[in-house]
Amino acid sequence: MSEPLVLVDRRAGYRVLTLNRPERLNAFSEDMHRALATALADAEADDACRALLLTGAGRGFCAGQDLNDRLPKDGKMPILGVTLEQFYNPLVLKLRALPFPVVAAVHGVAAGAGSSLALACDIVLAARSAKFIQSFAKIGLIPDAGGTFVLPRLVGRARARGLALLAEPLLAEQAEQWGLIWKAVDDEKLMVEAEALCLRFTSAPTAGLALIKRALDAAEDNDYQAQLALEARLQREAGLTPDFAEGVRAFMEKRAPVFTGRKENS
Ligand code: LHQ
Repeated sequence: MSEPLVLVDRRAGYRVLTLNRPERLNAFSEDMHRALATALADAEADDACRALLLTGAGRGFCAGQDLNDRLPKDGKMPILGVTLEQFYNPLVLKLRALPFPVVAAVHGVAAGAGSSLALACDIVLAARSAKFIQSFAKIGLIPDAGGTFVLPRLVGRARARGLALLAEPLLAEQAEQWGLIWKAVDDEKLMVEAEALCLRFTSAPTAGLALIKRALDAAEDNDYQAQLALEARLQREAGLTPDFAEGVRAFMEKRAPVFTGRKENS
C-alpha cells in the first residue's frame, strides 16, 4: 500500500496534519489536495479537536504546486485558474474559517502556494533556517492562494512588491521582523514549540477564539463602522458562552479557569 499523502496524528485535543510527499518537497498534487481537504473536514467535525498543527514531512514544508502536474498535455496549456478555483481557494478559505486555531510549523522551504498555505494559518512558527519564497515570478505566475491579498497586509506595499517581483528567499528571522510570521525559533525547537502552542489551545475558550478569527478576517475588508457593528454582534455571542462565565468566575475566585471550548452548555 502507498503512503498516505497527508498523515493525521490525533493527539488529546488537537491534530497534527503532515503533508507527505517529501520526495517533491511536499508539492501539491490533486490527490494531496483531496487528502488534505478530507483531513480538515474530519478535524472540523470532531468536537474534541480544538487546534490543528500543519507541517511537512522530510526537509521542507511545501514547494507549492507540483509543476509536473501542470505541464502542457497534448500541446494544450493547463488552465491554472481552474486549479485555483477547484483546490487552492477552497483550501485557504477553509483554513481561515476553521473554528479553532491553526498553527503552521515551517521548516526548510515554503515556496509558491506553499508559502501562501502557511500564511493562511493563524499562527506561523518557522525554524530559523526556513525560507519563504514567492517563487511565482520565476515561472511567469502571480502569487496565488491568497498571496496577493495577505502579503501587502502583512509586510506592507514596498516589501510585498519586492518579495513578489524578485522571488528571493526570505529567511525566517527576517520574516518575523517584517511581520510575515509570528515567530522564528531554533530549528530543533520547532515542533516542540508548535506542539506546546496547540496544547495551550486545547484548554482555551475555543468558541471565543473562533469568534476572534472571524472578527480579524472581517477587519481586512470592513470599514471602521462596519467592524464596530460586527464586534458588537460577535461579543454578544462570546458573552453567552459558558467559557465567558467561567472566565469571570475564575478571575473573581483567583483560580485558573477550566474552559470547555463550547458555544453552549452541553
Ligand atoms: C518539485 C517542486 C515542485 C515538482 C521541488 N513541483 N517538483 C497554483 C495553482 C495552479 C497552478 C500553478 O501554480 C500554483 C501556485 C504555485 O505554487 S506555482 C509555484 C510552484 N513552486 C515553485 O515554483 C517552486 C519550485 N521549486 C523550487 O524552486 C525548489 O525546489 C526549491 C527552491 C523550493 C527548493 O530547492 P532545493 O532545496 O534545491 O530542492 P530541489 O529543487 O532539489 O527539490 C527537491 C526535489 O523536489 C526535486 O526533485 P528531484 O527528483 O530532482 O530530486 C524537485 O524537482 C522537486 N520539487 N519543488 N513545485
